[in-house]
Amino acid sequence: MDVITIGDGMITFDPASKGPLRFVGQFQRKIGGAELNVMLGCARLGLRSGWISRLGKDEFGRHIVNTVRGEGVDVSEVKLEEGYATSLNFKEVQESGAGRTFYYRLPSPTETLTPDTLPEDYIKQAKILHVTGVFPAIQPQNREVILRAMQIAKENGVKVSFDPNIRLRLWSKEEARQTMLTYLPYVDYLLTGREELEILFDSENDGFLREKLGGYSFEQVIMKDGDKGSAVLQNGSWKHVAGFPVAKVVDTVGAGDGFDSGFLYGTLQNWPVERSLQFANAIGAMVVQVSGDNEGLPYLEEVEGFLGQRETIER
Ligand code: KDG
Repeated sequence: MDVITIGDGMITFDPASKGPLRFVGQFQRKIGGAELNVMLGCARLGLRSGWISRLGKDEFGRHIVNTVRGEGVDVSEVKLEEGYATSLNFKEVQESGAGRTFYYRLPSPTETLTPDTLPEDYIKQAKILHVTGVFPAIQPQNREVILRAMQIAKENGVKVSFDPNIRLRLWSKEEARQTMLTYLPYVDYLLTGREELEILFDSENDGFLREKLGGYSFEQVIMKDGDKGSAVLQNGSWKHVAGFPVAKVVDTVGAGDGFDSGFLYGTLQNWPVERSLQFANAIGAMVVQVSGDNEGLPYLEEVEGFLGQRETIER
């Protein structure tokens, strides 16, 4: 495997109309999950990607696993658990366009994955383990699972990529900070946003944040900056790589996951980091133009077309 992850998967219900969720009668069924989105993105780029997960043994669990398998992600470490319901995520879109998320994900089938039942051999054979702050936020016992997975990776020369992905609907800033600070010593590639960095180190002072980051042994620290692009920390300062202008932003959810898949792809090609960031920025810009958490994740040739490296023929 090139990249593997550990994460929850969920059915996402997109409302057919705007306004308070309690008045919405029709929804479109889709799938989502931060870590799962990254693996879908990696698979579409041609990477051998694998997903460690636990879903409910129900119709929704079957739908998710079949879809992910169909996208080319290895699901040999996905188990459907009897007695659990697959996680659900209902989205609300207000008249202003702002959105809210309502999760139904407890008790979580992920509680059947413990540090002792982690598939060690599966982790050991991967080139990169990509994990995020969503899985440990679902329930306290998941925190140890990610820590143990990172330790297995480190002990076996597997690179660790980490996206804090802080979801304040799932845990408090304090819980997120305390947990993630235990993860950082194991991380090779930190893929974060500025707000997440501020939560992580409890400060808005950029100099202080850069100093804190310098205290770890990261191989790359990447900061995602929305439509402005992204930056890499080099010799104590941020080096920015510009983003791509987008005519119409339709849905920003999943853009960060797409960015992560692009960064991981470039890293596995041994590209200079600036090239990986340009590629990842392009994917972020492509994802925001499509509705859905993962529908906009492009195939490799589509990114090349977007970057003008390949002729795009439409008809
Ligand atoms: O990054 C996008 C994900 O957040 C989304 O697909 C599902 O809310 C979600 C989650 O908790 O993973």
